[in-house]
Amino acid sequence: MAAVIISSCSLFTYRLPLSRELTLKQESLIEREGLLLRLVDVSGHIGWGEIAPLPGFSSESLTEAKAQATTLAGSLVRRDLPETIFDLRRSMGRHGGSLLPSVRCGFEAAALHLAAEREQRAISFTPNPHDKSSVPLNALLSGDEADILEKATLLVSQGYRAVKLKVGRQSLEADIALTYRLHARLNGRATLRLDANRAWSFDQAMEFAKAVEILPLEYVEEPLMDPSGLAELAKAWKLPLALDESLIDLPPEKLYHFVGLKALILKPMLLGGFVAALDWAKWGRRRDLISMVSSSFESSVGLMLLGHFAAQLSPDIPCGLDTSDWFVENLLERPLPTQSGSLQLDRTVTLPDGILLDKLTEVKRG
Ligand code: OSB
Ligand code: MG
Repeated sequence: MAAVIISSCSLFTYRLPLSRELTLKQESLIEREGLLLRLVDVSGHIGWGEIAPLPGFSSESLTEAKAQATTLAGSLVRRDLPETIFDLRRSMGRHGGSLLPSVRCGFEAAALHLAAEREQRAISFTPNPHDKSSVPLNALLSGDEADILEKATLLVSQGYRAVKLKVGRQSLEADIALTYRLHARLNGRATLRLDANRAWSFDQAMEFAKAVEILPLEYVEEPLMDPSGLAELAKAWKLPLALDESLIDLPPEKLYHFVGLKALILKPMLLGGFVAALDWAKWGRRRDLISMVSSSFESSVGLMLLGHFAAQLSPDIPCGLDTSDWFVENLLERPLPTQSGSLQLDRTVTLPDGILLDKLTEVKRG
């Protein structure tokens, strides 16, 4: 295969209204802003990637990402590009040189997508991708208690196999009561995952755990305000633990495996791309951990890329990509459909020509 020579590299901003306020740590969003990166090679093949730092979670701001992506875009023209995940690892180094996590994520996707377009095949994120055309979703529940229970009933009847409930935003008593009610409502038809987003002290986490330990929870994400207590908590309580925020800024070799750790939540936008997420998955596989691919509230373009990544990395694990209904407008003519609780990938052998360009504003350089 001849080298991929880039003839143009463009950046676009998007700003998409959300259907309801999205509360993230200290931030509250009513719209999602981000960037799309478009690479075009000398034969006219196109590759797209998304760069969308998430306020409250990403270490970098959109302004910082945009500045770096603009410089990067300028340096890629007439350059030879990596074509596989191996090439990406080799050419950019394990930790992405000096690229910001979101910028690396968008660049990796665009390079891999371009290579796929050149060869007229589906984008490939892993060395030996599974040939799955759908991937199960973990339903993300939100709203008040009545909404949550009602939605849970509906989702289970639609075929969702896993649901996720956010805890730590109300009193422990209220969370405990809701967890019991939701468990009863699911009635064994879907697994229950919880996410505390670092809301609790050690004692609060222990109190919560004692109250719900008889329930078959699949795992609890990020219980502790102070993550340095996670290993001790995992030993002391009887719940399976999942790490999400704690993987950001931490290379796999810095995390030791501890008793009670069950799952890794992988968000390429926050971890610094797909190579970094794969490193975590590999680390987890050797320790029998679940790797769950999860979104950072990307647009439908980023979500489509993540859908393929999830289907190739862990096709049978319900993934955290049930975030599209937060958007009232989006960037694809035909976003990925959901059927029976699974994201359907079959219509998207290539990322369509169907990107709604009128929703994008080109970033002018210079
Ligand atoms: O709390 O896991 C989170 C998205 C962005 C930032 C943080 C989180 C999330 C999600 C994504 O919950 C959906 C999911 O994992 O089910
Ligand atoms: Mg989480």
